[in-house]
Amino acid sequence: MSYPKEKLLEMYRSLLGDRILEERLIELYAQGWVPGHIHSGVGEEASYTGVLATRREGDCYKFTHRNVSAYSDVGVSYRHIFCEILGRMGGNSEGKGGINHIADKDKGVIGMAGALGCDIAIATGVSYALKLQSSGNMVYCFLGDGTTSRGPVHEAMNWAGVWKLPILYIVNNNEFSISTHVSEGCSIPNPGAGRAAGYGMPAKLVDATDVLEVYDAAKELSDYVRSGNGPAVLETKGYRWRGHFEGDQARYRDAAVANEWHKRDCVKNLESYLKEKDLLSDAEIEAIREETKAAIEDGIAFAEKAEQPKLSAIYDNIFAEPYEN
Ligand SMILES: Cc1ncc(C[n+]2csc(CCOP(=O)(O)OP(=O)(O)O)c2C)c(N)n1
Ligand SMILES: [Mg+2]
Repeated sequence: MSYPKEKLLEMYRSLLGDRILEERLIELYAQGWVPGHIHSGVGEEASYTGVLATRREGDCYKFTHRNVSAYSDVGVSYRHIFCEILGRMGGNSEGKGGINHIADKDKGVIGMAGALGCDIAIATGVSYALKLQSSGNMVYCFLGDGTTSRGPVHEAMNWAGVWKLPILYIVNNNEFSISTHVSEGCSIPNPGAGRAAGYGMPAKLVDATDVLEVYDAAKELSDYVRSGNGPAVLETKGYRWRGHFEGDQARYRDAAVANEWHKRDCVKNLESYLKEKDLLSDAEIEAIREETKAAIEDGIAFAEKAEQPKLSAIYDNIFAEPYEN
């Protein structure tokens, strides 16, 4: 496929921005700034950047505990992201939700559930609403390889198939569900693409380290979904670079295999492609890097200065007010 230069540079900016954000999060966590856990998505950025490059105004997104940097790809500001992550006022739940619960309705980000898989039903419900509104928009619903084996995922995908809903399920297969290898949790090698036929959905399986391969497949499938044909599945096959959460030394896996995967770096892959084609110079890479770092540091500095939630607000916004006629 041939790509307009602007599209390639847009993808590069997102990819590099997400990498810098993922790396900075690891540092912040090590310094004790982040309450709770972080599940680093470093190394897996192409599996959502390539997909999100096909999005349109008005689309909706369900992300996961792993692809946190994707929020910035769909326009959630770094200030918002860091206020929520660092537990400050200024985040969507005023710091009470934390890293796993970033949401932004205006940007189409519908949030995620801590109980994995339950939110696939919610995202599928959102796609039903989009269909009823005849909006021409769709939902991008991300989930991990392990999550695909949960009951609610099966039920939601079944109904999405029956009702031909406008939703693309993106299964980020990074080979592990905490310490369980994908081969121990699923009887077929590809838990996303391999199961799609059972729901009447077309599917593609792509190399998650090649952002252009991810983009091509996502483009074809999202065009299919947008045209009213119903849902589809994209499985991105990559590898989790770090432990399940920071602090997990991942002794259950072969370090040599992990090292091999680390060499397949999605950011470097796109950089080499763009340099070969004379579309990007070292000086331009440096300029994009500095600009992105400054925006991220602004978000962190803003959050560090923001107030913490007051103890008296601890029960606020937990229950909806009773509906009155
Ligand atoms: C219903 C439920 N069971 C277990 C957990 C604990 N848990 C959190 S992340 C995770 C692993 C998920 O694996 P996968 O879907 O492959 O995503 P990955 O972490 O690899 O990105 C588990 C089991 C949970 N949050 N919810
Ligand atoms: Mg996984």
